[in-house]
Amino acid sequence: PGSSSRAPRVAVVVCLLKDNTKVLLGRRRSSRGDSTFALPGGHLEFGESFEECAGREMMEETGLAIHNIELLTVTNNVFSDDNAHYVTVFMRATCVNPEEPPRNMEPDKCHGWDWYRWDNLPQPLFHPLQNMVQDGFTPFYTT
Ligand code: 8DG
Ligand code: MG
Ligand code: MG
Repeated sequence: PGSSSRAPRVAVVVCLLKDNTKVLLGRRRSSRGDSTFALPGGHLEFGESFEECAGREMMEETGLAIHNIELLTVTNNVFSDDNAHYVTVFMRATCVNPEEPPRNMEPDKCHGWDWYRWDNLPQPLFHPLQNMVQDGFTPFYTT
């Protein structure tokens, strides 16, 4: 269908912080942003809070339990290549158990998860994330 018959969708993605310097990223297996590095996250379900969605997607995709879930910012993302439009809600959180490694729970959608320093991010980043980095955004706690 044409763009005029479709509505924007809401996505919730999570900057999962480690040592207040690193975030969890996975290389996507998807028609949208294939092979790019992206945050864990997915579609907001009917009736969910942003925090609930963040916790659910994190568990579904990485097996990790998270807490300290907070709103960071929202961006508007039009994917002209595949006629998709997302309002993307960026959350941050920390691991309930910092020693627990991430698991690749959806290997059909992701090549695997790993921790990356924000000052040494892998390339290429998924466009919505790349745009934030270019804008100078950082997800970490400041004192
Ligand atoms: P679901 O069925 O689990 O709800 O969806 P998913 O398979 O996990 O969807 P997704 O593609 O991982 O996330 C939904 C959309 O969110 C994605 O197609 C575009 C948007 N999105 C961004 N930035 C990011 C990001 O950094 N990571 C992820 N995973 N999605 C992002 O705008
Ligand atoms: Mg998902
Ligand atoms: Mg996902």
